[in-house]
Amino acid sequence: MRDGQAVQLRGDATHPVTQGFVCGKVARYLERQYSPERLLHPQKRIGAKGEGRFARISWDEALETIAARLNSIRAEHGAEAVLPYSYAGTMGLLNGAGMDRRFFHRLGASRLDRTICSSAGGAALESTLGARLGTEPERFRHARLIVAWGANILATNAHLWPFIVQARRNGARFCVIDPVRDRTAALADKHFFIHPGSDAALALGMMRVILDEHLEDADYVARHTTGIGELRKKVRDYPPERVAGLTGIPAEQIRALAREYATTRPAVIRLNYGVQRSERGGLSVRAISLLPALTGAWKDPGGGLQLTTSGAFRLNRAGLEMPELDARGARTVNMSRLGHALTELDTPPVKALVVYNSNPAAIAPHQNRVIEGLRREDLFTVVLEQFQTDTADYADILLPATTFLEHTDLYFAYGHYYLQLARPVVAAPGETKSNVEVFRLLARRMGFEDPCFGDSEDGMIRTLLGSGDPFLGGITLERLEREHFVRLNLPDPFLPFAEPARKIDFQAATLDYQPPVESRHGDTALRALYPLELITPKNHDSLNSSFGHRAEVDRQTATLAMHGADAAPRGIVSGDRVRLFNARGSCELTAEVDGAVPPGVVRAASVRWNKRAPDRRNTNVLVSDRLTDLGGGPVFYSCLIQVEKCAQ
Ligand SMILES: Nc1nc2c(c(=O)[nH]1)N[C@H]1C(S)=C(S)[C@@H](COP(=O)(O)OP(=O)(O)OC[C@H]3O[C@@H](n4cnc5c(=O)[nH]c(N)nc54)[C@H](O)[C@@H]3O)O[C@H]1N2
Ligand SMILES: Nc1nc2c(c(=O)[nH]1)N[C@H]1C(S)=C(S)[C@@H](COP(=O)(O)OP(=O)(O)OC[C@H]3O[C@@H](n4cnc5c(=O)[nH]c(N)nc54)[C@H](O)[C@@H]3O)O[C@H]1N2
Ligand SMILES: [Mo]
Repeated sequence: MRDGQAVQLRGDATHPVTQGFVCGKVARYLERQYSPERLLHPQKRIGAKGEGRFARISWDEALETIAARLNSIRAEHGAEAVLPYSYAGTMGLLNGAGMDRRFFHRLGASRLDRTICSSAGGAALESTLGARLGTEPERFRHARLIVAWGANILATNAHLWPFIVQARRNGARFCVIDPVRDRTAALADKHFFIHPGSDAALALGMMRVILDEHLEDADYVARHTTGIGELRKKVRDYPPERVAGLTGIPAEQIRALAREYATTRPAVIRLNYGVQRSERGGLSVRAISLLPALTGAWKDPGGGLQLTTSGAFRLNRAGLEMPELDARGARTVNMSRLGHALTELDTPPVKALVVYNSNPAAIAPHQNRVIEGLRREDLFTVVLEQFQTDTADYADILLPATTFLEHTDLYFAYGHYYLQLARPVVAAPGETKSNVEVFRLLARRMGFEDPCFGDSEDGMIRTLLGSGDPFLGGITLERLEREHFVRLNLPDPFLPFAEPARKIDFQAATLDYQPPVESRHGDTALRALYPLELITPKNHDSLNSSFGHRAEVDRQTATLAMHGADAAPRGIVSGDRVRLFNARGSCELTAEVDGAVPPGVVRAASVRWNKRAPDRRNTNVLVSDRLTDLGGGPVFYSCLIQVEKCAQ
């Protein structure tokens, strides 16, 4: 800090996971913090919806307008006509799921099913393992085999990388299973280009080889699993030769991978959420998460699997969110089908949308539908934002939000086991306010007198820590204040499934793989029109649509990687402007013909700010609002399209 300004942002060298470095996107956070584009005052819309013309108003006018509209909507249509929309702007519990939840429960607003990121994978883990737990990142250094399965570690989980480097120095092998060759895959000992959405078939094929060759851990299987008999029968349907056709990975390589996986100890799988963004995402995660149960890899420090660690943060969420304030139990709306909710939902229709920590105009599937909804003149939209996003352009009332450097919050994680407290280090600029404060003020305007709306941030943190769960034993606000980050009260090493609390059931009867409808082996009529599989994974230098205001990020997210075999017949060379389209819509990008993707697959990093594109749409215009097989998640990576060269 210098003269009240932050001048440098670094990682904490004493943190066992981050070890003093910050990822590329957060390394530039101060640019964002002090950007001239920060929203600093409440505003109301004066132009057409989406046009982005606003006039400054006072907080008093803003709150009064919102309270009056919410009250009249509630009176006319019922409180369920109000829909909150929030997700990943912050991982802070108070600003992400605190006063806001209390406010909407007390109002009786529709509840939001927050499925946009991880619900298929989460539901799959619950069904196989019974908990959202996994291998500690610090243990990866002990592994002898590391498999990155739909996990672009260098881009999305940079803090795991040093442990992998360490393991490899000690002789570990590193394999990647990914339809795209990005930075992580380029550094692998072996990269398997898998057909999108076919991971369950590969996992079942590997199980077949492991069982055929008696490479399973008979002791672990006998003591900690059920259903091995049915599994043996089921995997007969997945001989490597058949799996090769489904996945694009030659049968001999499937056999070799299965043998290496089953005979190397410790062996760990870094599964990330990439695999579960397909129509078969739930099944994929279920099948993959059974592999370490078959080989007993859970027993070894440095073995096992990590999709997430979030289940260890057994905080008193109910005390924070207070669902009991909504005694009637309002309906639930799936956030992955926002377009549907805004254009088709009835009894009651959505009349007010309150968006915070999210940019649905850019990040949600079936974008034309979403925008059709946001355009509705009779929809009252409130947006709490730091930047003038595409969603902000549709706001009736736009409220300026603080950043994580400006407000108190408690942070959980999904890639490690440390709970973290952050206090503001910078004064809130202009008239910005935290989400907690905005919902506190709104509650008062609405006349909600429940004492919970007077709770302080510290009081809410104490509530969260007071669940009584042994994982939180000894963790107090005072201790967090002193230490900033605290490892959950877990055994060391923490081997979550070495002795699982309940038996892992293979549930083989339901392990049936069908290719996604939108895939090369899916609907043939659709594929005749739209022959390319589009994948829109994360961008290195941004965080979903956050940082999308930066020109460099815009360039990175405006590129379509294609294989020469797909580019040549379309007359496309690197640098050409191309149009991507299917029945749902179209958008334009710049082609790059390189070695990143195999034939039949195209890739554009996400998520671009639509308004920076000439046609004001990004690739989510192409994505359907079908839901995953489990958990009601979006299917971002099951998307068939056609590509043509634009008139240059
Ligand atoms: N730099 C950066 N880091 C981020 C984010 C970001 O936007 N940018 N976002 C954060 C968030 S919200 C999340 S949820 C995590 C997500 O972290 P990840 O899950 O690692 O990210 P994704 O890019 O969604 O997917 C990872 C990989 O899965 C591959 N993939 C796609 N489809 C399939 C498939 O069918 N099978 C297989 N095997 N692989 C497939 C993609 O090509 C990609 O390389 O990252 C977090 N970290
Ligand atoms: N095509 C495609 N689409 C995707 C994905 C993909 O891989 N491909 N990934 C999906 C995934 S995994 C996720 S998690 C979602 C993420 O989608 P979102 O949850 O919408 O996340 P962001 O796009 O980062 O937008 C978050 C917004 O919150 C704002 N914000 C940050 N902190 C605060 C705060 O404290 N208060 C307020 N009021 N606002 C704040 C930021 O300025 C930013 O504009 O996107 C999904 N969409
Ligand atoms: Mo996410």
